[in-house]
Amino acid sequence: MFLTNLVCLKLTIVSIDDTTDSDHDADVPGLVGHRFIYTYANGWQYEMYVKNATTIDYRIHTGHVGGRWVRDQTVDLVTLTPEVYKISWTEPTGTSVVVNVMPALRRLHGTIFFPEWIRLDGSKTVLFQNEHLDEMRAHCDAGPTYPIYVVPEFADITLFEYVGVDDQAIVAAAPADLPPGFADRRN
Ligand code: FER
Repeated sequence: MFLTNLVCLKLTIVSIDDTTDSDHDADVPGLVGHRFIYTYANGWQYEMYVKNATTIDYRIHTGHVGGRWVRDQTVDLVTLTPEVYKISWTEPTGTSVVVNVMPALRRLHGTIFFPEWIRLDGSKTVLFQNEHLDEMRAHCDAGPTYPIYVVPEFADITLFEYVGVDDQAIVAAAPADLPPGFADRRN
């Protein structure tokens, strides 16, 4: 009886452990250290660098807030199933974003949740956000926040490359200051 209980206890612990975050995140290295450039079906072009398992840098090449760029945004990154990743975060502006990335299919789906003040005037967020964090938080607090402007779109990944982890040189210039054709490189 004691032995049976011991075996049972061991099985239970193994099965609980199977559902821990570290287990689901086993494939996260598949995205960490990668840069990808993608164009949403509405024409908006974005670039994301997954700096490490909890941090992204990004540039917005075209779209409602084209020209905006951000470093060291904390995100939640999980592997949903092999080669399918989900990245979720909230910006100091109040914008929330969820991006499902499928590198093997060269596709992703992103949903952006803009507060009303950014729908009315996106240009206020078109800058290097890291140098304007308090200003962005103040705009966020001032609102108006509602109604939330939801933008759900599929995108084609036009460039996907491994550039290494925690590299400050990957996203280090404004979209406008990149060499001509930078965002149109394909692989
Ligand atoms: C994305 C969609 C939206 C993305 C970033 C945002 C880096 C950020 C939006 C914003 O803060 O204006 O795919 O990827």
